[in-house]
Amino acid sequence: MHEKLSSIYDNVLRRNPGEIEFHQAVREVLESIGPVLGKHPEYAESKIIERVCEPERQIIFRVPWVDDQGQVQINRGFRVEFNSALGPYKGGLRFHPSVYLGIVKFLGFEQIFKNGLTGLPIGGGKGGSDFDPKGRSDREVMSFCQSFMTELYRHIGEYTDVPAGDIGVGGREIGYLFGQYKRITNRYESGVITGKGLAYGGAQVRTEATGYGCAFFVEEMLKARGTSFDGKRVVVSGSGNVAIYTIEKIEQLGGTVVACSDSSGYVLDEKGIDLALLKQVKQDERGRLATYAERRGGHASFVAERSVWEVPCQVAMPSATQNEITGRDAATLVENGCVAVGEGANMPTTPEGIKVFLDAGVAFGPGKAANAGGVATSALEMQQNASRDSWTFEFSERRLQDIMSDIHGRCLQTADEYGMPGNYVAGANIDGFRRVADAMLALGLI
Ligand code: NDP
Ligand code: 2IT
Repeated sequence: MHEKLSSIYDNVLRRNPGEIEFHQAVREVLESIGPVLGKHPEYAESKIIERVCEPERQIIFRVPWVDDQGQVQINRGFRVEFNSALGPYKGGLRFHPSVYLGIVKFLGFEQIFKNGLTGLPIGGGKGGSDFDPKGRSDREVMSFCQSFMTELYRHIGEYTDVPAGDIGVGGREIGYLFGQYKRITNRYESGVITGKGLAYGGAQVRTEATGYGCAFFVEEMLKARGTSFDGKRVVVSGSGNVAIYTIEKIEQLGGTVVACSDSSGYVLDEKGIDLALLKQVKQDERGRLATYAERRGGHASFVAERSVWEVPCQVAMPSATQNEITGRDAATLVENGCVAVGEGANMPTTPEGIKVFLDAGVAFGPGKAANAGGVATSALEMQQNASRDSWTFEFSERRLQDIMSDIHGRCLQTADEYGMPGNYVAGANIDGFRRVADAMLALGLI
């Protein structure tokens, strides 16, 4: 790392003790932007890097609610409003027992550059709670969401901060959150949250956008190498929102997804995942993946407690969570003939894993670029809400495809400009950073 950046990084470590995921996310960006400082001394002079590593505002709050046994439960809520140089803070809410400040800050930090890369007017933020929705009744989830919003509502707004979903926060939770916002404020402000249902101000394609966008991004990477998804064997991790719509689009593009996973293990289905069955088990019944294998009869097997990356494939689409591909997993994937990786999840590959992929010449699409279709379509939802309009599915999907193609092109062009052809990590980090840095310079000392 560039000497000046290394001392900034040491300072980040000192100021944010114990937040290892945040440290990892900062390190990756700082390792990419060294060459930018040579061309743009004004960034260092104005301490843009130090400023971008410090959130504008961090909110931590108590979330009390009552479970079905009548017991009071207490969770912790977070919203980190990281950077508003490009637009209102924008980023999802994650409900998962592993959530603490370090996770929310890593996600919020990455969101700044991802959102910059989309070219749309959105700043970066993230929030969530250590609440675990698993095994909770609808009533418990509603009670939690209402309590969470009872504090959050005072911090958000169409022009201030616009949350959305992430792990554990889907259509059901967004509905309860928006309902409580509306009730408390007495205002039907559709643009205050995205990922809304189509029945009340949501946008076509937002549900599908992250997975579809990631598949489009990888299709672009493959096209740049003279190939496509057609006939490729693919492994997708996770079986939530991002994974399901990644599988759907890859199947439409002619690939065969032979495995997907959840936190208990993976399903191997050599004939290709039966998407209708997967949606029934995971979305309609909120069940476990093992049930998919049982219902699929002899076609599929469930492999408990093992990593899905041991399944040979040509394309890997990590779509579950952070640090799910280790250096060893990456080496296994490369040995088995993997030629492309698209990160649907945020920071799913460890630094060691990224190095293995880049050294092996794998087309590696980092999350900031490859999964930006979700937040980009959220920005389209905001646009439709602001103009009280709604677009068709076909039009919205075309917009998404164009945005992903633009992001892909910009990553490649920036990587070329900085003498690292084909390096999408450098391209995404540098382009995202430059956009935010230029806006921060223009806005003065913010
Ligand atoms: P969901 O809650 O819909 O699904 C999450 C999936 O990942 C589940 O299959 C879950 O398995 C698995 N998973 C979650 N945590 C872990 C863990 N610690 N270990 C193993 N498996 C885990 O979330 P999404 O699909 O929305 O999000 C998936 C990823 O995509 C996240 O990294 C998120 O930040 C990222 N992302 C999401 C966007 C969106 O629009 N939703 C946009 C951009 C990125 P189990 O059910 O067993 O927990
Ligand atoms: O990580 C992400 O980009 C998201 N969870 C989506 C954020 C959004 O505001 O749509």
